Amino acid sequence: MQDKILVIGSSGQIGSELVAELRSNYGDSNVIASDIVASNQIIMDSGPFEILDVTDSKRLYEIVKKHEVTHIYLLAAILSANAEKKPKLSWDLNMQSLFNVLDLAKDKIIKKVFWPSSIAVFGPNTEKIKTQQYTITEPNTVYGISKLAGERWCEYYFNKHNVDVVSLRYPGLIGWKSNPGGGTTDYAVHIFHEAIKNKKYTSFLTKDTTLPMMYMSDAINATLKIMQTDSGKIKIRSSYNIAGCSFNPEELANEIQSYIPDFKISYNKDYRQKIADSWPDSLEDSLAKDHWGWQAEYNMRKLVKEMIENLHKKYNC
Ligand code: NAD
Ligand code: AKB
Repeated sequence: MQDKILVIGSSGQIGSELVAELRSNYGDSNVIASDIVASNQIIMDSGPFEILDVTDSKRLYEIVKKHEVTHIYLLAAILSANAEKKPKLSWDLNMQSLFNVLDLAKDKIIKKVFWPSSIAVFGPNTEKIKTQQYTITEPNTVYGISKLAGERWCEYYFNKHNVDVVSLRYPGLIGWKSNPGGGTTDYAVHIFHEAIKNKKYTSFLTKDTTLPMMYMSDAINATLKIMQTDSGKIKIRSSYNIAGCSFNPEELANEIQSYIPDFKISYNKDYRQKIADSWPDSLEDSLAKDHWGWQAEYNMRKLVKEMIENLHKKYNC
C-alpha cells in the first residue's frame, strides 16, 4: 500500500520547503499539508491541504483517517524567542502536539513519526565546542525544556510501545524560500533580506556570538534520509546531533560583504542574546554519520553564495 504523509506545520519555515520536497518524491496527492493557518499558494495549489490545530486530537484523528495517513512529520511548535514570551502556551503546544501524534503511532493508526528537536536541548553547563551527542543537557529556556522533554518521550514511546519515531537536533536553519518564525537564530536569515533590500542590518546578537547553523537543503536532506533509513539502523531514538557549519554575525557579515561591498552591519543586543549564550558554538555528529550516513554539503561560504544569488533573483535585482 502507498505511504500517505501528513505534514503538520506546513506553513512554517521548514514545512513550506519540506512539503515541496516530499511531494516531488512521493507524489503530490500522497502528501497532505496541514497547519493552523493557510500555507503558501504553491502548497495550497499543488496537493491536499487541511486546516488543523494539532492540539485537537479528534480533528487530527479525523484527518488521519480521511487520508489514510501512514507517516507524520510534526513541525508545529513555538520557537525559542516567542516561547520566552508565552511560556505556558508554548509548553502546552510543544508537548500536547507530540503526545497526540505519538499516541496515534502507539495505537498503530500510523506507522512512523518524524519530530524535530533542536540545539536548544543544551544549556549553559554544556561544553560549547563540538558538543557531544551524550553530554550535559540542562536547558534554561522554555523551548529547550520542551525539546528535551520531547526527546525523552520519543525514546520512551519507542522502548515502551515500539513506536517508530525518529528525530534530529536541528541547528539554526537558513533558507531563502521562507521566513523564520520567532527563533533566536533568525538573524542569520533576516540579514540576507536586509542586505539585499537596504544594504544594512542591525543584529540582535553581538558580533562574536557563534552558533551552529545549517543550510535548509541540508536539513531537508537529513530529514528525508533518516525517515528512509531502515529502522534497524536507527540506534538513537531520542534525537541525533547533526552539524552543518558554525559562524557568528561578524563572520557572516564579512562574507556577505564580498558580494555586497557597501553592506553595513551594526549591533544592538536584546533578550535573545541570553538564549544564544546558553547554546553551543558547534556540534559533534559522528553518530549520525556512522548510523545512517549523514553528511552536510554546505559550509558558510557555499550557503552565503546560494542565499545571495537566490534572493537577488527573488527581489529582481
Ligand atoms: P515555524 O514557526 O516557521 O513554523 C511552525 C508552524 O507551526 C507555523 O506555520 C504555525 O502556524 C504552525 N502551528 C502553530 N501552532 C499550531 C497548531 N496548534 N496546530 C497546527 N500548526 C500550528 O517553525 P519552523 O522553523 O518551521 O520549525 C519547525 C520545527 O522545527 C519546530 O518543531 C522547531 O522547533 C524545529 N526547529 C526549527 C529550527 C529552525 O531553525 N527553523 C531549528 C531547530 C528546530
Ligand atoms: C530557534 O532559534 O529557536 C530555532 C532553533 C535553533 O531551535 N532556530
